[in-house]
Amino acid sequence: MSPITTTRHGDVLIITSNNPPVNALGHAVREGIVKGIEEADRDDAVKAVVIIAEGQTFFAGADISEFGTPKSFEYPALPQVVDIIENCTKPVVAAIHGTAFGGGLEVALASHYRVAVPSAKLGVPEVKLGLLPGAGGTQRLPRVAGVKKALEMAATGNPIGAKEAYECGLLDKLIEGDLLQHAVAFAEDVKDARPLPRSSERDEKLAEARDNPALFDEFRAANARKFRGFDAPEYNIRAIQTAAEKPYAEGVLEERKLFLELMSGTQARAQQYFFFAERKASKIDGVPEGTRPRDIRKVGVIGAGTMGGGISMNFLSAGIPVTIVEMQQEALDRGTGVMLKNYQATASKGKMTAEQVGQAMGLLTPTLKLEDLADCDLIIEAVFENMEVKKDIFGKLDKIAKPGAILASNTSYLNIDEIAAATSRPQDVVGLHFFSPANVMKLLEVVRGAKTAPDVLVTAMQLAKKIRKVAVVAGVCYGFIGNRMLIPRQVEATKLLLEGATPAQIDKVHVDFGMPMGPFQMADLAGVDIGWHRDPSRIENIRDALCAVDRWGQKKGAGFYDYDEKRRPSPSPKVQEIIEDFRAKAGVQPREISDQEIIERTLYTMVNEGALILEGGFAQRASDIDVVWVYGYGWPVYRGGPMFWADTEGLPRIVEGLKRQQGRLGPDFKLSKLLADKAEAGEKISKA
Ligand code: 3H9
Repeated sequence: MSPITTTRHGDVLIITSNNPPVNALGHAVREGIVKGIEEADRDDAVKAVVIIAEGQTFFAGADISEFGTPKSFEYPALPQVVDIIENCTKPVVAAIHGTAFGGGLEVALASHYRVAVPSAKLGVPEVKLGLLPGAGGTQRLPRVAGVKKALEMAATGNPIGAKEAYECGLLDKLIEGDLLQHAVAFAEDVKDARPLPRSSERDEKLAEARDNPALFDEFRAANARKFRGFDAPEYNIRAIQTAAEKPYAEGVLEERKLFLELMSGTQARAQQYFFFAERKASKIDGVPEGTRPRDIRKVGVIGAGTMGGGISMNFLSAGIPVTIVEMQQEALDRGTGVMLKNYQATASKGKMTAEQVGQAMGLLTPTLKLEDLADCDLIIEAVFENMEVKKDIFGKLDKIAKPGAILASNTSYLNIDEIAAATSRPQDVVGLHFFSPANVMKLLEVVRGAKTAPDVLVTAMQLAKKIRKVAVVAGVCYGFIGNRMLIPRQVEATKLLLEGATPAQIDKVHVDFGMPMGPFQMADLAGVDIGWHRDPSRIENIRDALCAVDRWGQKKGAGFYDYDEKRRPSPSPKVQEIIEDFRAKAGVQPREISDQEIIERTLYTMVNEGALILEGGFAQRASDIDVVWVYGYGWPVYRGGPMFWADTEGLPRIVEGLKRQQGRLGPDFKLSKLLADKAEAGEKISKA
């Protein structure tokens, strides 16, 4: 049965799409729309057309799962569909609710009129899939909404709300009340309007670019940092620039060419892979169908430090009350003070109102008594990393928490099963590993203990969505997924310093690769002193030596780099001296280190660790590892994540590189059998 039906309301033909979940414009939908338009053209009794969708949203875009298959090119392809709509001899009204995204907005742009409910969102997020709006969107959007608005929307991919869309001319009317009824009335009103307003023929809004051609370069310069490494933003800009410089017919040809170039590239493949990876991450293996989540109405957080405070903010912002516990009044006051300051900073950027700050902080109950957590449905422990301390807290919680409460630890490395064993209810214990700053970073590792109950996992995944995190399930192993893979990278980066590389050289390789920062820049930001034994006389490695002379990173104005008062780094002669000192003591002769060797020793080793994690069953699927690295550590999404990248690099090349470095990697290095087998078999690891 076709997902498209047509019905009549007087002389208005209503084309309705019903293609759950998001009315993606797959082949059957496109075919149905075209048939509907043909019906309107054919039938003299039809005076106007309304295109509308059922379910949660208007068309959310082309069907991404069709990309790379012949279906996406099969007649009618989306660029043909939009032309057929615009060429309809009767006025076509797009009636929008939910999201008109990508191809969905292109359908709306090709319609002669657009109306929407106030809650609708309109956008062209193709850039996030490594693409551009390739069904006339780059040519029609600037003509309808203006060049600057089109640039902003297309190159960032961020949607705008209906009100803003109305203000910039993208919508003709905002509809309060029943969308279909009002859209039909609107269609009745415009049924005799001629000539029909065709977006492709408009050009009054292109004047802003014709009068000021420099605006494109200004836009590029203003966003250079954000777009670094990505191909698609520049392609979007070029396509919109073409709209301003050339007639529509030439513009769409150029758009097509640019679209196909992007589509055949690795970045688009990586970003589309990642789109599905992110959605797959929330699916948990081995959980019985229909498992219901537990009700979480109140959360307890133990520890008001940086982590505890950040974690609490997530729930407060989502309207969930939090009781936060500290041992000393002073620490409690400091912690809640920092939370308030963070909220106020957000408000000063216009991202929150003062009232919302008040509402969020009003949901917080600070206390010094663990007993006050008795009525919490979820309690998250966020104290420092020490097994004995954590066991003690969980033992106490076991006596305080109400039956059925979920007991979570924010540990980044420690064994959840051991922590769970300190309670009489290990089935209620789970790891919730937030990433710092916890109120900002999108990743949440949900650590599944041997006895964690399925409904606890389901609750954690659902809650993550509520607080706008992307959750990934990890098994119990040292460092779980993310930090476990960080270890070989850090170890090798530090060894490379001894062997002759500089912090700046290693960091540059990582930044050029697309990471937001390299290992030493990251250490300086996080604090070189994290996990340091605090004994300045005990110097066993370069980090100990830095800590001993107060080089704890950015917070002290010195770490692996020197920092000026504006926190700009420069290479440090002192650090070079320390490195050389160690070299001399270790009897290491420095040598020239190539960038390729840095890649092999710090990135190939991460891939290998990821494969070992998969082999051990500590991640459910390779794509989950990629989600961890993109959202937890800023791995460039245009490289898909470490496992996807490994496939693009070629597994045989990775294995060969690791074998070449084996001597330097040391006796503890273990090549993953899974990785070696996949390389041998010519298979892809990102599909594992
Ligand atoms: C495009 O339009 C190209 C054209 O310009 C040119 C062509 C020539 N296709 O996100 P959710 C699935 S490119 C196929 O969890 P939400 C999704 O995988 C497209 N499937 O829901 C998931 O499946 P499952 C431009 C899609 O409520 C389910 O729907 N458009 C598509 O949190 C629910 O998704 C975009 O990039 C799709 N287009 O958010 C929009 N979209 O249940 C992409 C979703 O099996 N989509 N699915 O895991 C979104 O941004 C969000 O899905 C949306 C809903 C906001 C719509």
